[in-house]
Amino acid sequence: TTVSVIGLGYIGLPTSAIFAKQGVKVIGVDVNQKTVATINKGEIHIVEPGLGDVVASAVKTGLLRAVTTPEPADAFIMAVPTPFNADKSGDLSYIQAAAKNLAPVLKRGNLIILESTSPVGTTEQLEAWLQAERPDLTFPSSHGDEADVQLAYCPERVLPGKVMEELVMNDRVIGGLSPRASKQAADLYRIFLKGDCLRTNARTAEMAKLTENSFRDVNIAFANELSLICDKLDINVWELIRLANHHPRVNILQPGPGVGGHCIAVDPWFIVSSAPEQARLIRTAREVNDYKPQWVLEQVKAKVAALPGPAENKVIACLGLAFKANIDDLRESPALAIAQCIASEHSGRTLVVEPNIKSLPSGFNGAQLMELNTALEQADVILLLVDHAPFKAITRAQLEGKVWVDTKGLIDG
Ligand code: SAJ
Repeated sequence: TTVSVIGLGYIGLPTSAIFAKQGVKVIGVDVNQKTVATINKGEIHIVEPGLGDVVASAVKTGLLRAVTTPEPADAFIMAVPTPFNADKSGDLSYIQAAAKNLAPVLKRGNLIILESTSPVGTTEQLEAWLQAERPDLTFPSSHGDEADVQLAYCPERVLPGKVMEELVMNDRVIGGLSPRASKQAADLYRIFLKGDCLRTNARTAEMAKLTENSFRDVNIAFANELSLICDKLDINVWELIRLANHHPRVNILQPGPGVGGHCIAVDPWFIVSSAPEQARLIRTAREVNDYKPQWVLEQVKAKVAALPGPAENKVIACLGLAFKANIDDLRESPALAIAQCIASEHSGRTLVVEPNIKSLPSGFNGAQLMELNTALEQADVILLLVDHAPFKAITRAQLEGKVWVDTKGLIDG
């Protein structure tokens, strides 16, 4: 069997490497020439623990090879980005472009699996694009199990930072456009999968992925809303959640500065744009979480204003930029957005502590990246944005004479 993985990013590259590790011949396809060159050198262009070694040995043994144009294979796995449009609907242009490039090399007996997080109906849309390019082949919507080419949707659900482990261990939902497509896809994943293959249809599988991330978003929104309510009513939200979670059927998540990353803050919108009238709670949860950074900024402004003396003499230290604890990923990070806003709006000095990066990204307007203890000494106002391990060790004694805003409950919790 030869597997071709289209899109060599955070999901496609680990998937390619894991197939190759099992002895499968893998052709990785990416439109980015630089990415392809890097991989063919046995190197990687993304940060993910454990990935580098597996890619290096897969390239060395010749089992993994990267190219910019699709070549014939037995099975194709598509893992290209699905960002959203200005109106929050899913942008399927990467899938459409990949389909157009793939169509010429398709042949009878091929299996195509879509892994990109996608609005409901995308796998059927992909099939329609392929059918238009290849009228000589038959597809499952019209020919079911007898079709020349089979298609399935199978979402990835791995947690960034634990991809190499979760890729093998997590159960997988497999939604074929025909029963045969589901079976073929399950047989393919079983080459490396230790978790179960759960078979369903494509629309249910598409919705399952969106549902999982919306579930988390709604639950985080509940915690974030509680943090606003508790602030107004003068209650410690961290203590409140701890107490409520003693109830055997209550399990509240943690408030924070907002929701970041490229999945949970995006995927719920695919549900909302497909069913705007019905998806009221899911939409509101998104709005609650998106509002949180602004609320944090208002808290900081109020703290600065309450201090004696002009604001330009006050030093604010922002602790953490990443979208969650103990990673270097700043994409869609509410902590990053908050710190950049402070750097541009605050008239005094802004200090930034982010132990996982070596220099500040653009948009920081003169703010200084520095080491934790120096920042704690120099700052008047301390803003805790991420629960990185070193920040958990901060003691109240180190904050003597300072004011702080604690979005993660590191001091107040
Ligand atoms: N967060 C909170 N409070 C919490 C938990 C998380 O504020 O109690 C925040 C985090 O700080 C972060 C954001 O939510 O900003 C998302 O972090 P996360 O750890 O919940 O999730 P991601 O984005 O790293 O990965 C998610 C996972 N989905 C679920 O847990 C349902 C992962 O399994 C998916 O594969 C991934 O999205 C994806 O690619 O869709």
